[in-house]
Amino acid sequence: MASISIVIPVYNEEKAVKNTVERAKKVAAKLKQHKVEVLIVNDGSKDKTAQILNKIGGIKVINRPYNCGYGASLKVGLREAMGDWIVITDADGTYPIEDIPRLVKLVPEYDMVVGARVGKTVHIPFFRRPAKWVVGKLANMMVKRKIEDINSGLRIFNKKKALEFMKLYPPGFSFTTTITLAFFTNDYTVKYIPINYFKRKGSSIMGDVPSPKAIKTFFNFIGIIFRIILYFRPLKFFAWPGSLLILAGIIYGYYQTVTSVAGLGDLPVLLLILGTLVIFLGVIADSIAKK
Ligand SMILES: Nc1nc2c(ncn2[C@@H]2O[C@H](COP(=O)(O)OP(=O)(O)OP(=O)(O)O)[C@@H](O)[C@H]2O)c(=O)[nH]1
Ligand SMILES: [Mg+2]
Repeated sequence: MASISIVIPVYNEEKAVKNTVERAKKVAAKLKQHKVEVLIVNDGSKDKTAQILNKIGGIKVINRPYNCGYGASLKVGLREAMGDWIVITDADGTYPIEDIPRLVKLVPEYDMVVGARVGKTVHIPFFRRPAKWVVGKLANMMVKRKIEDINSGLRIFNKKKALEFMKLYPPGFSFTTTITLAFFTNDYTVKYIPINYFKRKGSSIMGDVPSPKAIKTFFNFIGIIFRIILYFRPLKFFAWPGSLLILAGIIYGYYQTVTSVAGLGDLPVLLLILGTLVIFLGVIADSIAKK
């Protein structure tokens, strides 16, 4: 028997929150062989979310006095959760909450089980797909594993392991990207299972057209990928550009000595020195990371 906390961050979800919480409670009741709590983090919602939550029994609600963000709320949830295993999902009716037992079944065999939004019904706004593709490809390249859905909001993970990376989690939507990469780069086991993903209830802050918030989130994701790799696999981060600079220096140097009367010239030497420095930077970062 495991203890599980279903943590749901909520911000202005008056249209969907009641339904979400009722469904989560049903799922919790179904997981009879486990000890399960439903923990809602209401992050300073300005609509009727708080009043709605107030009327629902059998759940734990943390009301934050003002809005701090999705990741910040999940961090609060992680600290307050009683469970050894944390399930997270959204409050907007997009994730198939009834699939949670499918995730639960695969722990403790895996350290994290994630619902990959690749099922038959997947509603991902059109403009987000290229961004998702770029982020996905970059992340796969960096961790050398196929990450089926880097920022899925439906997952279960081991709390103790997730707490190790507490300082890395950003306050906003990049929380899920960060925890995915942190688990992969630290060789914790991750399993993906296919799930559906539905159109949200209530209006979206991201919008169905590229909003400034959506664009900011995209660049945040890219930044996070580089940061996590720099943090956990620094040699990989520096070795590639360093080697390329050295290679360019050698090739260009050879070309110059063979073809130019002036001989080697400055640029190839500069490239060689720069490449060596970049690699050394990686070696130093690597030894710091291993401490
Ligand atoms: N605690 C907290 N939760 C938030 C915040 N912003 C969004 N959420 C919740 O986090 C979940 C995911 O947020 P969404 O707004 O649905 O983000 P998204 O799924 O990327 O985009 P859309 O569904 O298209 O709006 C939902 O349950 C939201 O209520 C926030 O600032 N704080
Ligand atoms: Mg959503």
